Amino acid sequence: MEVKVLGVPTDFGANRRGVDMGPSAIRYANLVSSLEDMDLVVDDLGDIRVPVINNEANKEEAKFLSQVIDVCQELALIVSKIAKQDKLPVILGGDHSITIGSVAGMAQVKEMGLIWFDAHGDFNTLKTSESGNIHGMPLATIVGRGVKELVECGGITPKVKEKNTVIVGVRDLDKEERQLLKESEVTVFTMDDIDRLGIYKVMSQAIRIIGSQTAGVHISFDLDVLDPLEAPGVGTPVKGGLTYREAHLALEMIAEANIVASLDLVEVNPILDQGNQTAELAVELIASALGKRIL
Ligand code: DIR
Ligand code: MN
Ligand code: MN
Ligand code: MN
Repeated sequence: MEVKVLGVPTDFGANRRGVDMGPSAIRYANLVSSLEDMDLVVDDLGDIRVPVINNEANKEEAKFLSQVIDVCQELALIVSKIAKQDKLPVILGGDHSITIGSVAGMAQVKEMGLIWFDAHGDFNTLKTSESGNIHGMPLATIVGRGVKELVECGGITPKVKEKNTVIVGVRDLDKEERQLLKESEVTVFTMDDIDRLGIYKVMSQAIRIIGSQTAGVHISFDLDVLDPLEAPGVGTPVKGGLTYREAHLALEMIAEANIVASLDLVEVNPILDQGNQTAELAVELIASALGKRIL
């Protein structure tokens, strides 16, 4: 399997500066050599170009809407080219708004399923959002809800069907976002479900639900799904998250099921990190998702 690494150094979907440095931090944690040690062929394409912002966000619309759309269009174009060559894109964020572009690119090539690891639902629309930050909206956008220009970004609408979408690890939803998510066809495994069933059963069900009815699955991994004790370098930490071992097992099971078509890791914020701990964890988790085994 040949892996194409692509960095997307953005932070305009988030309310904290610093996630734009995520791709550097993850590369500094030896991403490429770690994957090469697993006998994968790795090609790092570098970062995509991102506009510099020095003005305040527009108050009436989703914050930095036009910049997010520009970056996601560009990202979708590159990701679709990688997918057409049958290579596996590994996309490094950046804030979670970039996943709109990642998934748009994949959806141009095949019918996709989506597993969304996150402390948050990212299921806000502009109407339900309390922050106006687009990183709280990408999942809703991908399944076709919210601001028209964003929903149509990258050409395919919806990019993934709700019934082919699973959230894992959620524990912080805004009031109206919760209602929207409950009424949707998205399958949601909360932290409470993980406590009751265990991560093994939850992931078995998640993989069964989407693995069989799609041509490939995009894994979108927001590092804040982990407990802040494991992953302190994120913009919006929420306590009570996945343990180190739960996160690894979840991704090992995904690798074993052989369903991964594309992968992104987002919301690493080196400014808030302890050392480079969160980026180092991101590298380990990417390795697990791509098939690294102990024995
Ligand atoms: C919040 C936070 N629900 C919002 N979302 C975050 O701004 O819409 N997503 N942090 O990762
Ligand atoms: Mn997120
Ligand atoms: Mn999150
Ligand atoms: Mn393990």
